[in-house]
Amino acid sequence: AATALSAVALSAAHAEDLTIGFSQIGSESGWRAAETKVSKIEADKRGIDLKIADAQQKQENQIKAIRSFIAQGVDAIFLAPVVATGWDAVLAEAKEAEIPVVLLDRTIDTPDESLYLTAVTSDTVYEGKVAGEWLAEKTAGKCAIVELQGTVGSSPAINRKKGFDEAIAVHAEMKIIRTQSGDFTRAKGKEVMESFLKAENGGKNICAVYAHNDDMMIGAIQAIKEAGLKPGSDILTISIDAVPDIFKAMADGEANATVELTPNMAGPALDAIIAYKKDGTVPPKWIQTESRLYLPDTAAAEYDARKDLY
Ligand code: GZL
Repeated sequence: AATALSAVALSAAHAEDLTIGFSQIGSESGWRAAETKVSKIEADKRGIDLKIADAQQKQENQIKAIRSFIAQGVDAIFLAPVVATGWDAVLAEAKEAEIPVVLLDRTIDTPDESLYLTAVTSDTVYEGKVAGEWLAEKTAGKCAIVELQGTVGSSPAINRKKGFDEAIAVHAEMKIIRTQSGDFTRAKGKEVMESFLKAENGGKNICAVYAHNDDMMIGAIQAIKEAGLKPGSDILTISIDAVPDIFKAMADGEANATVELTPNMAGPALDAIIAYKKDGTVPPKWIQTESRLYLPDTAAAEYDARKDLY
């Protein structure tokens, strides 16, 4: 019993000692802000000192933050990579310093997978597929779609487009007639949607909007209403993140569907790092979080369930 007790005490003490540097992208969306909030909660639960650096969506600021964490000699680094490329050099410096790196909610393109211990993300290709399949069913395979893409070069934008394109490819009369990045923000999403509406006969040619996140969709909904059309009926909406405001829009009949993305990527990441540091347990390369479709029938309840977290 004594040995077991000391092991438990050791592991608890060990978690207490851990300091982790988190290079966070910014606060570009409601989901991102919630992910940051949840990261702090999850770290506090485990007695871990989590130092969060906000990069204002700039890769150079993330690289600077990683170098600073290496200089501080943190026990591990969390990275939510704003784009998928350009990380090999700085992650090689972390590897050289023997500091394990965990990717949160986005992935990187690299020939050297040893540059990170594990990635905690949803399946963003699947999210795009779910969105495309829902729209195909809703419109019986006939729809002129405008697409608001996420941040150019980010893994969720690349993957959510890939999954959606594959899902609609089997329907000859489902076409993306306009596509542009709204950088995952409400403001840009509204601005791009305004240009789509102007270019498409005031929106009369548009059957649906597919937005890679709910925040861009919230902006698009405002633009559609200002153009005198009804979002959710004149123009259908499908987006991803499952943030409270999209559930509010669904409950008000102004949005049709969203695909869940949990903001709790840090919990599984912290558990993986504790196990790795404590007993050398090597986690799988990908720790996948669940994604599922939500429709208006449960919107009011889902809004209540989430509102305090955002
Ligand atoms: C996806 C995540 C995206 C969210 C956006 O995993 O990286 O970043 O969908 C956020 O809301 O900007």
